[in-house]
This record gives sequence, C-alpha cells and structure tokens, in this order.
Amino acid sequence: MSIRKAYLIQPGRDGAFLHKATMAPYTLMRLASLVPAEVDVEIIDEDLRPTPFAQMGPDDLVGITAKTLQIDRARWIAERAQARGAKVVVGGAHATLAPDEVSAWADSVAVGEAYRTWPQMIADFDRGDLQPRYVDEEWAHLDDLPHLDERVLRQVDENRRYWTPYLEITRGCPRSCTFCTAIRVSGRVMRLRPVDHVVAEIERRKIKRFFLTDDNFGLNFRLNPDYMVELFQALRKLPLDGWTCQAEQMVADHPDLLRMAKEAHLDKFFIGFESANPENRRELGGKAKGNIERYRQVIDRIHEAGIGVVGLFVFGFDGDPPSIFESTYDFIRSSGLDSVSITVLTPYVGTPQRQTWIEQNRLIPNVPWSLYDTNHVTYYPKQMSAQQLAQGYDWLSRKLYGYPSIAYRGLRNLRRQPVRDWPRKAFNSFSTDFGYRLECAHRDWAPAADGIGHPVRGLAREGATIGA
Ligand code: B12
Ligand code: SF4
Repeated sequence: MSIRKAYLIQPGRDGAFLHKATMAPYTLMRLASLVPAEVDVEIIDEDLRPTPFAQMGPDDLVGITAKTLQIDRARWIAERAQARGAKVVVGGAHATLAPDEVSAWADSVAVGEAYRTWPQMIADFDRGDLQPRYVDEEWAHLDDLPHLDERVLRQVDENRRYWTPYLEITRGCPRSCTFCTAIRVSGRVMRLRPVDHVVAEIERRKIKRFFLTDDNFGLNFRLNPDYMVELFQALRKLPLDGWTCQAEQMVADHPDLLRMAKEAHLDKFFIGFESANPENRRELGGKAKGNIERYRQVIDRIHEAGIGVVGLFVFGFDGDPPSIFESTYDFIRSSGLDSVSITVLTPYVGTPQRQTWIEQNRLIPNVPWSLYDTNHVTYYPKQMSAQQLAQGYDWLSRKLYGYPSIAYRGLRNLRRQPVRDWPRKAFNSFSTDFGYRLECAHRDWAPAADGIGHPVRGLAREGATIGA
C-alpha cells in the first residue's frame, strides 16, 4: 500500500463567529508539519467546514485530535471515515488518558506526544503495517521541534480565519492539583523552547497576537528566571499587539520580571485562583489557598505593572457550600479582575479527583463525555445537590457574562492602557469574557421568567448513553 493523503481533523463544537473560528488548530499544524513533503496533507477544522468523507478512501490515513469533550464526536467522524475504507488514528488528551476505551473503535491510538510516533505511524501505514497503539511518554526536548511548514501555514491561514492564534513556548507543570491532567498530558518537568526558535516561529507565522498553550508559563518566573529575561528581551523587539498566558499568583512577587513582561507586550495573565474558599486548599496543589486578601494583593501588584488579570475559578469542591457562588461573586465584583472564567469541577479520567469519587460512588452514571466540558455537573457534590451546583453556576454565569458586565470590565481594562494603544488593545480587552460567554452558552442559560434560569437544563442526566 502507498499512502495517498493524510487528513488531520479537529472535531467541531462552536462554529465560526463573523466567519472566524476561535480555536486555531495549533496541535494539528504541528502534526501536519511532520508529514513528509511528498505526502499530501489536509487540516480540517469542523468549526469552519465539514469533514469531506466522500473524498476519503482506503489509501488515506485520518488523524483526529480530541479532548474528552470532543471524543464522542471523534468517534462519529472515525466511523464515517472507516466506512470509506480509511484508517483512523486518534490522539490528544482523551486518547492519552483512556487509550483502552479509544482502542475499541479507532484503528490506532496515539498516547502522549507524537513528535516521534506520528511520522512512524505514517511510515507504518504506508507499508500496510499500522499498529494499534503508539506510546510516546518520553517528553521530547522542545529544542529540536520541526518548524511549522510553509504549506501548513498557507493552508490554515490563521491570521485571516481565526480570532486567536496559539503558541507553545514552554510545556509541563510540576504541581499536582487533584483535578488537573497536566502531569499526564504534559509531564511534570518544565521544558523550554529556545528563544530564537520562538521568535523565528512568530515571524514566520506573522502573528501579532497569541495565547500561549503553556500549562503554567508563569511558574517559570521562579523556576527559570534567566530564560524569562532572555525571552522578554527578545519579544520586546517584535511588533506585537499583545499576548496572554496562564500563570499562578507568585508572578506578583517578581516586579522586575512583570515590568519586562509588560515591555514584551504581555496583555494578561490567566491566573488559577481556583477557589475563594480556604476549605479547598488541599485540592489546589499548593499554588492557591483560598486566601482572598492575598488574591487582592496579587491582582493589585499585577495591575500596577500595567498587566491585566483573568481570574479562573472552579466550583463544586467538597468544601463548597451552596453560598459559594454569592461569596465568590462578591469577591469578583470588588477585585478589579479584568475577566473571569468560571467552571464546574470535572473529574477527568486519570485525575486523583476521579479516583476518589469512583471509590465514593459519586460519579453520575452514564454521563456522555461531551458533557465533560466543565460547564456541566457530572458528579454528586458533597455540600449541595447536583441541581444546586448547576443552578448556582447558571446564576453566576448570568451575573458575569451579561453584556453590561462584559462592557464594564472591558472598558475598565482598556482605561488602564495609554490612549494611543486603544486601537491595538481593544480586542484583547473584550474578547476573553466574550469567549467565556460563548462557553457558558452551551448550558443555554438565557434568563428565565423566574429570574433563576433553567437549573436542570444542562445537568448531566442519568440514563444518557455515551456517544449519544
Ligand atoms: C491551548 C489549550 C486550550 C485552548 C484550545 C486549544 C485547541 N485548539 O484545542 C483553549 C483555551 C480554547 C482550551 C479550552 C479548553 N480546554 Co484546553 N488546553 C489547552 C492546553 C493548555 C494546550 C493544548 C495545546 O495546544 N498544546 C500544544 C500542542 C502542540 O500539544 P497537544 O495538543 O498536547 O498535542 C500533542 C499530543 O497531545 C499529540 N496529539 C494530540 N492530538 C493528536 C492527534 C493525533 C492524530 C496524533 C497522532 C497525536 C496527537 O501530539 C501533539 C504533539 O506532540 C492543554 C494542556 C496541554 N498542555 O496539553 C489544555 C487541555 C487540553 N484543555 C483541557 C480542558 C479541560 C479544556 C476545556 C474543557 C476547559 C475550559 N473550561 O476552558 C476547554 C474546552 C474547549 C473546547 N471547546 O475544546 C484539558 C483536557 C482534559 C481532558 N481530559 O479532556 C487540558 C489537557 C488541560 C488540563 N490540564 O487538564 N484549551
Ligand atoms: S498548576 Fe495549573 S497546570 Fe499545574 S497541575 Fe495545577 S491546574 Fe494543572
């Protein structure tokens, strides 16, 4: 057999807004760049167009990337591609965390990173010898990643077709928050890409704005300060409109690096405060303690450096009473946060959290993976009913993501910038909250006559079947 074409597919969910999609297919751009030049490769983002099943045949290899919430859709795609005779490989977070389950329907499963295994899969398929599983958990050095290929950049055309390009600079997180899969997906050791490679990639992609895919970029303020200095000095020279990244609170304790980050065009830190409830500190991996006075200090210090703060909060920990939504709202309102992400605690496969709740028989049975999107309740909380958790979440979503709230926070953020920068900074000032509004819309939380909304809608139902 000889391979005709490799299709790489990102399952759809949100569609496009004003003809642009939100999630640029960075993972698939990296994988497509590993496909040998003589093999045709096509990236399909289902948020922009449907998968062209009719064009597929037995000489085609189809690769699908999927987080847990996309895995049902990935299976749907796989079955249709297989019906055309193509072979299907599935990779990404869910395949890495639950390979046995995915093996039941995929021709092959990619566990872990695929810089080594994806080229191997293509070669094996070409010889008619595709293996059922490829495992790469060696955590590749990021200093010899292949460049993003010119044909891939042309095909994806990210600046025209996506709201926000992504970029990876570092990877890994040594923390161990009980609800997070980072250790299994990215490894405990923080790995760094050489600064000149990062700069070269930004220049080749001609991107002016980006969101870092790094799990905990900010932790490098402590772990790798010299690298941060080198990086910020290099980024400072580039004509960027702004960029954003994930971090933890201790960045606030490094004023010199904050100043340099601002000069390097950093717009906002996404900081996992996770909870405004000190009762939950054991579950937060040592990086947050529910201490809201400290949270205020962190936000103020980062603002003083001219950088915005997006606060990330998770609800439904065992220490959370039903009043957690109101108390967190009070904190958020008085905190000066520029944007806010609220999520429902979600027990992903491979997390200590899931293991505990399996042992305590607290998972709601038969919840489809598509509801593991952090907007739906998938387990029985300790101090409230599942319905109260869904209801509280809906209440807070409406409070935070109504247009007046988004406008208020966005304008406040914009006013912190010099007026001459407003045209460049306007997008980043409003886009984050707007994106979270779209996420919450998956719960369909439009205001209802009772003023409370639809508490049960979106609550994972017992009896739903996986893949339904
Ligand atoms: C950037 C990012 C996002 C971006 C979207 C990026 C995108 N295009 O999908 C945003 C911010 C929008 C986002 C949102 C969410 N995310 Co997210 N995200 C990430 C993050 C930080 C980086 C992913 C990335 O691009 N890495 C860089 C690329 C190059 O690496 P990669 O994707 O891991 O791909 C490599 C391998 O996995 C493998 N591989 C991947 N796919 C395939 C496919 C094939 C065929 C093969 C062979 C190999 C392969 O090869 C690649 C190269 O080595 C990861 C954490 C992480 N470090 O992976 C979380 C992560 C994937 N996200 C997660 C979650 C939970 C979410 C949300 C549900 C949470 C939320 N409430 O915001 C939403 C869901 C949104 C949605 N509709 O999908 C979880 C997934 C857990 C799970 N079991 O599903 C992760 C693992 C974070 C975590 N620590 O738990 N996310
Ligand atoms: S600090 Fe962030 S990336 Fe690291 S384990 Fe905790 S939640 Fe995951």
